[in-house]
Amino acid sequence: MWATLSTSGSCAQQDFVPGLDLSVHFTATKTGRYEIVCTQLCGLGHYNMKAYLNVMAEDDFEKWLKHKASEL
Ligand SMILES: [Cu+2]
Repeated sequence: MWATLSTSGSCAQQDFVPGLDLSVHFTATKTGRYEIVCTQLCGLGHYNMKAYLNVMAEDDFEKWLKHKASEL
């Protein structure tokens, strides 16, 4: 099964294969919450293949990171 994930609001797109670790690198220029969807009919679970990308200012990210670290 192959899946192609794409973020709304950017031109970042990457093919993925189950079991293979891949990274996507791009520079976000606007903060916000962006939906990540699969743009290729990849199988039975295709309808449920979405996630969200949160782009934060650096100081907000540091606060978020400290908060997450305190939860461990
Ligand atoms: Cu899919």
